[in-house]
Amino acid sequence: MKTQRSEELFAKACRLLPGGVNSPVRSFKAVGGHPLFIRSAQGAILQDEDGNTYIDYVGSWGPMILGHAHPAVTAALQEAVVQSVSFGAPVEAEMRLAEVITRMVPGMGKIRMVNSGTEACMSAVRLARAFTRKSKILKFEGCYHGHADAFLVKAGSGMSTLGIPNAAGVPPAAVQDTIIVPFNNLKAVERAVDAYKNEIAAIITEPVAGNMGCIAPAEHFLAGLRHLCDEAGALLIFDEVMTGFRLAPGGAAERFGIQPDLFTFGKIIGGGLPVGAYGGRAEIMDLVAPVGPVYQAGTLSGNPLAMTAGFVTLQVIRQTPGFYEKLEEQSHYLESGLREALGALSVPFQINRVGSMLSVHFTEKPVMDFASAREGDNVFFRKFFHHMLQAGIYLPPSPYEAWFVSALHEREHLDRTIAAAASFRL
Ligand code: KE4
Repeated sequence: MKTQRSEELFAKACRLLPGGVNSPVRSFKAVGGHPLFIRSAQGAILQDEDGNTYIDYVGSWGPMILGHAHPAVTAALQEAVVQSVSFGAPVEAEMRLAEVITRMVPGMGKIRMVNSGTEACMSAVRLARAFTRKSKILKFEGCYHGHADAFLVKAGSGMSTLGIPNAAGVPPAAVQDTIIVPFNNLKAVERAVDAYKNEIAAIITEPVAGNMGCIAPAEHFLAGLRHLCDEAGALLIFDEVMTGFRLAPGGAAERFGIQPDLFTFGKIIGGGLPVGAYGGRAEIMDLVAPVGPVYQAGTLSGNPLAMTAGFVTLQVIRQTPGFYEKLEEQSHYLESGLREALGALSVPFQINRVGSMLSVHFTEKPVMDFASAREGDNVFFRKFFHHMLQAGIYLPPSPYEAWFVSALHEREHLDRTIAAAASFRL
């Protein structure tokens, strides 16, 4: 596979951008080699700058659930862009997107648009701290809520500990109020709630983890969090930046039947343009400026293009009969085919899947949390990744990311993916 143009562009990019990228995971640092520069995409297919084509399982890390360049989204953007792209004033498109989100997601009284999932999660935590008048937050090891200081923590010693910084530039003071416990470990949460009884403002979680590969909540885990939050007078925040509108119209909250107090969103609600949002009960959201004392703002929040792309994306989802059933069917087909293909390799592997997000882990043990995800054979994953890439299958370049199936991944794409996995040799 010729990748000369990508290599030239990457060399130039490395002189201008740290690591040649604007987001670390794109750098291929976790898998070796150099990233491919993408020229265009259509449906489930990417084309790189050297003309190679790939079946895309990154989907811009989640937003492209309709497939790339969906005609309805493209047409709506073309119509919007000629009317100027930003005013810094209210536009109807913001209200249209807010309306459709509050209609699709249970318990969404009000919502505030921002420009990234990071901003959404950062703001939701600030709001929870204001609403409860408490400072501590509890997050799970391996869950990612963007790069705000309070989230860049890793577990210290012991099972329920106050976080210690896991990125340079994050002062201990920024994480002293962040409790970090293992995902899917309700006992650890109970211990933390007991230890910090009335100090916890919120428990924030990815209801289905997607940043340590895909990890489903253990049975009763989410219900347990709901109960513990009620007991502790803390808010339950579902970070549905990845799962929102992917796992069901009402996201993981609908799929698992658990009602959080606050949601965060991103990705799909922008249809591929920069977006984030946080929302929940009106009594909580009305603490947000300019109504209440919780300050949060953004020059391009609610910008007409992202609102338009997000609105049309959600409308296509809502108006496509059997949209989620087809995603489930295709994703199940892919999982089954991969199980058969990798089974023939006689190497230990796990495939975790919830709806149209899945991950492959080369390890004996079930992957239920960050510690078990880290036991995966990453050298093997690296070889598998490059084998698949050479076969025209574009997987997330990290063992700790989820693959995404879109509405335009058809049987021919899935069969090519399965065949490529079956042809993998050590
Ligand atoms: P952004 O700030 O990247 O828009 O969203 C942060 C975020 C928050 N919550 C969850 C559950 C997320 O998955 C993310 C971002 N996801 C990563 C990939 N897993 C984005 C890819 C990247 O960092 O380049």
